Order: sequence, then C-alpha cells, then structure tokens
Amino acid sequence: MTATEATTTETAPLRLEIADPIATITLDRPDALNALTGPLLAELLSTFRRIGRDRSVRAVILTGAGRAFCAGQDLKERLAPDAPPLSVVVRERYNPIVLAMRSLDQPIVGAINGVAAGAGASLAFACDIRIAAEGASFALAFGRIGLVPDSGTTWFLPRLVGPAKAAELALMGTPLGAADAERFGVVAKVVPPEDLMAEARTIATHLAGLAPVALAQTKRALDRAWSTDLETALEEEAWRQGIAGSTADHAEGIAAFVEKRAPRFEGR
Ligand code: T3D
Repeated sequence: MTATEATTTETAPLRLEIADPIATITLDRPDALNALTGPLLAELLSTFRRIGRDRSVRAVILTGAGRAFCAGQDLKERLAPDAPPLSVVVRERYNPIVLAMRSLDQPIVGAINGVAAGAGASLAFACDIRIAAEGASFALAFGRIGLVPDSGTTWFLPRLVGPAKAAELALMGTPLGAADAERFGVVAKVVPPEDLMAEARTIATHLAGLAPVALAQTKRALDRAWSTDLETALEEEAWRQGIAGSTADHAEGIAAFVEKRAPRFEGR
C-alpha cells in the first residue's frame, strides 16, 4: 500500500509523506530557511513518535524545503515577550526530539539540501546517515548569538569529527562545507542538488530491505558503545545478538543465504 499524507498548517509547516516502506519528513518553511518554531517542533516530535509506531515504515528521510535544511531556532519567535526561558525550550522542545530520533527503531537518512545551522545542524547530526547536496553546509551558529551548542551537538560532534575538530567548529562557528563534511565523515556522500532526494531514497530503500530488529539493535548498540568500556560493549553485543538471533528474520536470512535468493524480512 502506498499512502501519501501532507501535514501543513499555518503554524506548523511540516510535510510527512509515507510511501511504504519509506517515510519522508520535509521541514517546510522555506522563506525562513525552515527555522524551528514551537509548533513546528511539536509537530516534528509527534511525527517521529507516530513513525515509531508504524511498522510498515522501515526507513525515514529528513530534509528541508527550499535552499536550506534548517536554520535552527526561529530567532524572531525568541523576541516574543512571553518566550519561555531557554533552558525550558531546550529541555522541553528540543531534547525530546533528539531522543526520539535516537530511540527510533527505523534508521534516519538526513538529506542535507542546504545550510544546517544551530539546532538545524543538531537535527542533522542526530540522523543515522547523512548525505549532502553540493553547496550544503553545517554552521554551529550558536556562538554568534551568545549561546552554547545544544540539542545534542556537544555529544554528536566530537563523535563525528573527533574532539579537536569539534572544538574548532564549536568555538569558531566556522561553517563546515559539504566537501569537508564528507572528508571528516560527517556525510557519507556529496551529490549534485538535483540528485539528492533520489540518492536519499536509494539509501533508504536499501535500509528498508534489511532486517528491522537487527537495524534497531545496531542503532542502540552503536550509541551505547560510546559511553561504555569494552567489556560492557561486548556484553551488550552478546545480549542484543540474542534478541536479533531469536527473530524469524534471522532464520529467513540464513535460509535465503543457503537457497541463494534475496531474503524477505518481515520485522519479527
Ligand atoms: O530557543 C532557543 O533559542 C533555544 C535553541 C537554540 C538552538 C539554535 O538553533 S540557536 C541558532 C539559531 N540559528 C541561527 O543563529 C542561524 C540564523 N541564520 C543565519 O545565520 C543565516 O540565515 C544563515 C547562515 C542560516 C543563512 O544565511 P543567508 O544569508 O543565506 O540567508 P538570510 O538572508 O540570513 O535568511 C533568509 C531568510 O530566512 C531571512 O528572512 P527575511 O529577512 O528574508 O524575511 C531570515 O531572517 C530568515 N531566517 C534565517 N534564519 C532564521 C531566520 N528567521 C528566523 N530564525 C532563523 N534562525
């Protein structure tokens, strides 16, 4: 079944297209470079949660409409007299999204179509795999407005580029262009802008053909391994292998290998 669904309201412009087995989320405020407002953040969180409950979705693509991926927090919204304190905004609006992305069973492919600034860069870093259009960049714009990197950037960035480069990018705020992002491993591939979505779909389709439980466990194991010692990581691998190894998909994988055919994974 193929379903296409659009969610666009005046205050929360976000498009969700589900064409089984791939869900594509498009941040859709191109005139403001897809800057994040409260309603848009709420919509993004509920979208990730909804996708998490939809077993027909096997991979997710996150991208932006227009010339930017996302310019981070909508700074004009911050000027409102009743704007909540920043610590509250970060804790209650941003952190749940980052955690929802990292705990999502399905892999997320970030299709970085243009500049990813501030929390926009954080959203890109929270994806599992990123590809970028030529001309895209990552800008840790926090310092320029007197803020510290948030929404997971201090956690993701050193893991992606190493501590020295992370310190340089975070302190200087110098944008990281697409070519350098590929050199540092932040993005898997840089492609011409017109090829970005096709390439993202190729990657998502490949992921969607793999065993869902194994992919979900792999996401968790990779995240957890960063903060544990080798012994604990080995034990986690053994434990997660027990989960993956007891699925019908594992049996199907072996059967397909022996019968020299492509496996048909069902996510159980
Ligand atoms: O509540 C909290 O603050 C907590 C969370 C914080 C996390 C953060 O994300 S802090 C970082 C916030 N983001 C930024 O500081 C980036 C601000 N934007 C820029 O520096 C530049 O726009 C870009 C480098 C991203 C792109 O530059 P450029 O020259 O290509 O485009 P532009 O002309 O600056 O922007 C085009 C339009 O988008 C413009 O609107 P206008 O004047 O034509 O009506 C601009 O105001 C708007 N825009 C861009 N970024 C934002 C934005 N509007 C609101 N908020 C933005 N972040």
